[in-house]
Amino acid sequence: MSDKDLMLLEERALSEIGVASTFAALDNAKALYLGKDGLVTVPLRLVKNFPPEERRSVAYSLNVLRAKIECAVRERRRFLEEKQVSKRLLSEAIDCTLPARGDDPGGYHPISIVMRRLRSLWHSAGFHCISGPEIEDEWHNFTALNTPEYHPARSMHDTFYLSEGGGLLRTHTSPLQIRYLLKHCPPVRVIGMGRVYRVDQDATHSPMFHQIEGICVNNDTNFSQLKGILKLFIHKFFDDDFLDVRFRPSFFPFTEPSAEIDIFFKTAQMSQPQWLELGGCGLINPNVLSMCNIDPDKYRGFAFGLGIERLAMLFYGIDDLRLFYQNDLRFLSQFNFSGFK
Ligand code: FA5
Repeated sequence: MSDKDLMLLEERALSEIGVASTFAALDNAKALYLGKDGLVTVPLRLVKNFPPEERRSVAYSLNVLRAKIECAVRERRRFLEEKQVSKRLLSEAIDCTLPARGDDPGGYHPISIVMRRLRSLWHSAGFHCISGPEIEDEWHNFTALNTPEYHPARSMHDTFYLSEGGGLLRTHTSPLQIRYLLKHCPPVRVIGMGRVYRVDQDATHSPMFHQIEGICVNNDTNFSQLKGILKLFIHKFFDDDFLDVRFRPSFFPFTEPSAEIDIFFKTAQMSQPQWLELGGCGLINPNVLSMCNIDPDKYRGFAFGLGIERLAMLFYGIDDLRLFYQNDLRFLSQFNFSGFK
C-alpha cells in the first residue's frame, strides 16, 4: 500500500466521519474503516505478508491512520451529543416573558352550588346540617331502617358491597336518621347531605349521586308539618310561590305513611309541564324510633330524602345528568355567574 493510497484513505475516512449527522451514520463510517473487515483493519491484518523492509513503515502508517480515525470518531460523537443536548434544552425552554395562561379563578361545581343553597335554605328554617359515612354497614343502611334481611325493598337498593369487612356504599342518606337519633334526644331538626351509590345508569340516573335527608322528631310532629315545610322549601328553592306540589302515596319501610314528592314543572325541553318526582318522605316508622331507643308513644317524627341532581337539573334546565360528571369546562363554567352565592 503506497503513501498516496494511505493519504487518499485518510482523506476519505476523515471527511465521511466529519459529515456524519447522526449517531447511526457515525457508527457506520467507523465500521467501514475500523470494523472487522474495515478498510484499515484488513491491510493491518495483511501487513505480516509484506516484504520485511516495508512491513515496519506500512504498519506504522496504518496504526497512525487508525489512531486518527478513532480520534475523529470520538470528536464527532462529542459534537453530536452536544447538539442533541442543546436541541433538547431549546425545545424544553420556558419563556418567562409569555403572558400567563389566564386569570380564571375557578368556581364551584353546579352540584356544590345547589348544596350550598340547600344548606342555607334549610338553615333559615331552623335545620342544622349533619353528615355521616359513605361506607355504611347493612344494619344502618337497611336493618335499623325497618328493612330486614330478605325484605323485598333491599333488592331495589342493589348496591356496591365491599369485599372485606361486610361494608357497603350507602344507597341513600336515610342511615343518617339512625346515626343521629341513636346519639341525640328529641327535639331533633337536622338535614344531612352527601353522596350515595346505586347500580343505576342512564340520562336521569347515575351510579353515584347526592341526596339531602331531612329529619324532624318531636312530641307533636305530624304529616301536615311535613307537607307545609316541604312545600315552602320547594317554593323558595325554585323561587316560585305558585309551583304545584303533590304528595303521592307511596311505600318506604322506614316511614308510615309514606309519599313521593312531585312538582308540576316545565323545563325548556318540554312542551307541557309534567309531574316530576323529587324524592320521598313520610312519618318515621315507630319501629325505627324504637331501634334508636326513642319511645314511639311519646315522640313522632318526619323524614324526607330528595335527589340533589334532580333538583339541580330542574333548576338549571339540564336534561342529562351525566353532564355533571364529565368535567367539561364549557359546561361547568356556565354556572358560576348564576346568582347563587
Ligand atoms: C330514597 O332514597 C329514600 N331514602 C327517601 C326517603 C327518605 C323516603 C326519608 C322517606 C323518608 P328514592 O329511592 O325514591 O328514596 O330516592 C330519592 C330520590 O333520589 C329520587 O326521587 C331521585 O330524585 C333520586 N335518585 C334516585 N336514584 C337516583 C340515581 N340513580 N341518580 C340520581 N338520582 C337518583
